[in-house]
Amino acid sequence: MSKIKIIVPDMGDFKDVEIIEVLVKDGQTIKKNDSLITLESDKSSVEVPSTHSGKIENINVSIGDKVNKGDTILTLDSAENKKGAKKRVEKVDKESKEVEVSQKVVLPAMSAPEVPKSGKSSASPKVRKFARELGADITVVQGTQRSGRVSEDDVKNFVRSQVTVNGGKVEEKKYVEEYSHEEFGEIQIKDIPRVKKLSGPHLVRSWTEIPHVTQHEEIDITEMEQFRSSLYDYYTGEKIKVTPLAFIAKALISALKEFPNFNASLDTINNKIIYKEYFHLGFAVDTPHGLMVPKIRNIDQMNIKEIGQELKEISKLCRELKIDKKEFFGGSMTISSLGGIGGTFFTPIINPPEVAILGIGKSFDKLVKINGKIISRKILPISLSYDHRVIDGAEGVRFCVYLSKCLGKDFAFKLAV
Ligand code: CAO
Repeated sequence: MSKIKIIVPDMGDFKDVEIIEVLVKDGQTIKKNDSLITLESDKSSVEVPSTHSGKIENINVSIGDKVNKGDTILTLDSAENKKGAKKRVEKVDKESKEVEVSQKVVLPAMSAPEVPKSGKSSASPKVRKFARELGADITVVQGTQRSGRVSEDDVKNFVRSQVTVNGGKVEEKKYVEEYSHEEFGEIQIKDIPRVKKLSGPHLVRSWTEIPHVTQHEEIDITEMEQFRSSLYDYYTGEKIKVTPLAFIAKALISALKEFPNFNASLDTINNKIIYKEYFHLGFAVDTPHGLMVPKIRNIDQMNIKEIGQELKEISKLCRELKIDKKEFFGGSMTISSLGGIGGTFFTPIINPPEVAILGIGKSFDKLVKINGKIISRKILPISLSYDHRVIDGAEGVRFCVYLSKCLGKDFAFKLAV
């Protein structure tokens, strides 16, 4: 066994370079080319590899130290004999000089030994901090800069690629929290409900792959609401209770007929847009098991009362877990209504392969000025999210304006037919 000192190699013109990472520990057995420390200058950072293998006897440096060529990084207990080692040191020194000469031409920032392909990345402290904040492990980020150095863009691309579609299945990378939750107090651990487990990757896929735009709009539904509350059974004289959602669904079908881009799906493999000639609306249903989105098929052929009844039936089937799986597929567009609960505007997430979703909030009274008079009107808040690859902003707004008209005073009666 012999003691070998591993020293800081030639770094060209750079002096007093800061150590930002010590990548090994006392007593650790290392191999030749394993990274020992990371040095950081103003413009670049680089990892210094070991020139020998052996067991670390003593580390001479720590984070924050400023080092120069020839400073001892650590001492190794090595099985390699000193003579051979010395020769190799000389050879390595020569090699690093050669690298220095060849890199000086291309590297204006810092000439440095080759970065070992050890899976460790070189990156500036700023980029490392950025990666930490995003929960990304910098050591697995592929650097596209010189010598594999990781840039901020590399980190962003890495985070985006965390969710990759693989044969239709979305794989989510798991992150380990820096501190466990129980370190901060009492906790309970429960299984994720089955429906949430199934819908989670679908939501992540939609949110990360579809460029969402959400258009908010206030729709004056005063006349529609008056009409809705005036409905009664012709024979029994009893009041008919129909959910506002049935009117909204009817208006949405009318809008889908006017704007076929909303009743479409993207075929990204063949670069085509598929236009559907059927009208099957999906409805987000809140169940004790989680959110489900069953479809009402051929809803364009139903009247308001039938839509209301069908909505009750499918939401009951969902809550009792009696609905067929196929009923969650093959939709035109989805309505996510929180109106029965509360809230105004929100950002509904598109349900792929659909390209748009309509979010509904709770209607409220608002004082508005019409023809110089301040009057109270019933306002319905809507939030339309659409896939910007298929639908332009102008079309998104036109769609909302059209919906407003469908639910407004001139059209409400027509919808009831
Ligand atoms: N503004 C004001 N009141 C509204 C309204 C609106 N936009 N929409 C419904 N209401 C009223 C209804 O008229 C009804 O009032 P009455 O009892 O006085 O007649 C009451 O709210 C209850 O409505 P509801 O929610 O039970 O029924 P619905 O037909 O409006 O909705 C369904 C059916 C299945 C969509 C609903 O039960 C549901 O599950 N909603 C939640 C959907 C959800 O979670 N979406 C979020 C998806 S993203 O996580």
